[in-house]
Amino acid sequence: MEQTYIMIKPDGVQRGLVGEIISRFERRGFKLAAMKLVSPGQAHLEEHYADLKEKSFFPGLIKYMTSGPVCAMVWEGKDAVKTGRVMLGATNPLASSPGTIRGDYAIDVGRNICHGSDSVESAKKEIALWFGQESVLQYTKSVDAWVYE
Ligand code: DAT
Ligand code: MG
Repeated sequence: MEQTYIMIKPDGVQRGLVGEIISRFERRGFKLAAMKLVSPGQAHLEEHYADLKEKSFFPGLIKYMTSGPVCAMVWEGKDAVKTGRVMLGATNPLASSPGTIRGDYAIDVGRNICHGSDSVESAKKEIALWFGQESVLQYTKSVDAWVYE
């Protein structure tokens, strides 16, 4: 099954939205494969966002992302990467539909509360970066037969 890297950003943690965001993935039927609360350093975030390093907003993005703990997670399920992005909504929350995480809880692009991998390839890279050798668990959920046909 496909895995995606989902991260609740410092504003999402500070605003008490950890449970809300986890609930949405749980209720949808996805399986939590790994989770931790961490305060990543600047170099770690610069690697995570390496493809954006030429952007004018990059320094502000890194400052924001290092401003407090983040909740790093791996969620697993059918089409988890694409579906995770749909559940997040557009990068700019003002363009996100109501019913999406950003569309329900955020306004500014620089405070959009949650990250989700944009492709299967970047999900693999991000899971390796954030969880490395730590265990991303494999286990069976008894409800799976009620989630998948
Ligand atoms: P996403 O997080 O939807 O994958 P991205 O990878 O293009 O979007 O950008 C990463 C983060 O950088 C994004 O969540 C918020 C910030 N960002 C993107 N575009 C921005 C902009 N034009 N101004 C300020 N911050 C921006
Ligand atoms: Mg991105």
